[in-house]
Amino acid sequence: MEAQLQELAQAIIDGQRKTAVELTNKLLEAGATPKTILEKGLIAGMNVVGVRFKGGEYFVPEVLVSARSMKACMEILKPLLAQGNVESRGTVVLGTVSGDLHDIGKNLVSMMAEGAGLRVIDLGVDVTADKFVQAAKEHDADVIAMSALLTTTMIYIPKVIDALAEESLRDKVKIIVGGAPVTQEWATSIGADGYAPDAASAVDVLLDLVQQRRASR
Ligand code: B12
Repeated sequence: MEAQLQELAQAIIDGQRKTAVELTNKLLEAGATPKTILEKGLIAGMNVVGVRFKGGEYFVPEVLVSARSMKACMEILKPLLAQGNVESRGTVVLGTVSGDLHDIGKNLVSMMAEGAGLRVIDLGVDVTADKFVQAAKEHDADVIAMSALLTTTMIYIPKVIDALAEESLRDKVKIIVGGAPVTQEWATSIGADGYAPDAASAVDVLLDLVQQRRASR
């Protein structure tokens, strides 16, 4: 079974969706738990993809095919994981902010975060402050993640932070921001808790923020 789990991780790394799905089904038939398949197959594979992306060895298209292969396997595992009550590593409410329709980068962050075992509530694009606030409450979010690709829409991010403060949620939830025009400096200046320049680093920061949030509760 160990060998098949490694094969599954490799299929994710290589972005071979069909093989990955077949292996997931075979592993389930052989009695592997959904949790083991998730951790030792899918997450293990996506970890390698993340390292290669950060190292400049993989580019967006490679990451996308790997992430899509992972998603196809997750569709099989999701209902089983829900039955087994496997705890997610944290909850992230994610969206591209109001006025902005760019979602390729956000979707990458979403897929990589799911690949790392986080529960992602993806609100899509053109997301208003109200929607972020409502989703944070409804899902007891650990982190709110906001994407902006336009200089004209990144300035909406502080408005969401203000709206969270008005609802007395600012101390209860961590905030991470990203997107091409966003920088670490700017993120710090608006009082965000985290920033990442790409989807793979975003996962590291997200996991760190979840831990910080849970430690402070
Ligand atoms: C594709 C694209 C579009 C597509 C979007 C399709 C889609 N479904 O997303 C379409 C054609 C719809 C589009 C429209 C427009 N676009 Co456009 N678009 C782009 C383009 C070419 C690529 C963006 C992209 O997907 N990059 C690839 C992804 C993987 O990278 P990324 O988004 O940066 O994401 C990475 C990181 O930033 C980070 N990240 C992203 N989000 C988050 C979130 C968090 C929390 C974290 C931690 C990290 C993170 O991780 C990601 C993965 O590593 C860029 C140019 C460019 N090179 O960036 C212009 C660009 C962003 N667009 C631009 C413009 C001006 C527009 C329009 C206004 C054009 C127009 N006149 O109509 C409209 C606006 C529409 C709107 N209201 O949003 C400008 C923005 C200029 C500016 N400084 O504001 C750019 C820079 C092009 C340019 N050079 O002029 N666009």
